[in-house]
Amino acid sequence: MKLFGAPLSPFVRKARIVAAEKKIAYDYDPRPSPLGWPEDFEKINPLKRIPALLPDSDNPDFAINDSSAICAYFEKRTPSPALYPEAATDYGRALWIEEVCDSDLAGKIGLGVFRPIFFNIATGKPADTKAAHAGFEVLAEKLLPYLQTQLGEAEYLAGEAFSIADIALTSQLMNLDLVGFALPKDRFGALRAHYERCIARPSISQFIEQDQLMVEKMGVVVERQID
Ligand SMILES: N[C@@H](CCC(=O)N[C@@H](CS)C(=O)NCC(=O)O)C(=O)O
Repeated sequence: MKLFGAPLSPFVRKARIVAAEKKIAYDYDPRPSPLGWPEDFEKINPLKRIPALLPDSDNPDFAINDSSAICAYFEKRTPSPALYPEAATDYGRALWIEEVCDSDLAGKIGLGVFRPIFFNIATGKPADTKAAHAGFEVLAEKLLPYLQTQLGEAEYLAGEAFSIADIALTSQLMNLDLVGFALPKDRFGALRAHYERCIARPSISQFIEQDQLMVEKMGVVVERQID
């Protein structure tokens, strides 16, 4: 099995966290990235997006090219520990939260906050912190309050146990963190506590360390914007 995609992509990270929870081994090719695509990558994913997974490394004709599809495939392949709730309502809710995080949240963090800082620095330009703060305020206006309401006083987003919903949210928030934006405790205390609970899991904390090392290695120095 071979997984493709740059480690700082929240979608790649989501698939890697699910694999780590389930102790699924895979070969990893971190090269494909929106900052540069290997020549032959389009043969694997005609949509030119990451992550991409070849369930059989020797068969490039069968690829699964979407994080949600990859995570659902992992769940069927290795059912334990279950990362999708059993009860229908919790299951539906987990898929919905995953979708909100993969679509609206990913777009608003990726384009609005992460790219103005990270892509700018990585491509030799100064960080656009003004744009990133404006992007953060867009998030803070409706989407983060919505997610916080969905969490309520619960420990996890969908049912009693840690699930794909928690992984989808955490993978995205890790990119906010990487560019210096923590969720402010006064406005998003419950969501921040949920984030801290999730990143304490070994399946996730290993990526926090690897991501930070990678950012340092790239020479990207990020100043804390919100703590
Ligand atoms: N729905 C897809 C989204 C994947 C996606 O958009 N990945 C980004 C990287 S974070 C990408 O490949 N973007 C291509 C580009 O910007 O050219 C999934 O869940 O895998």
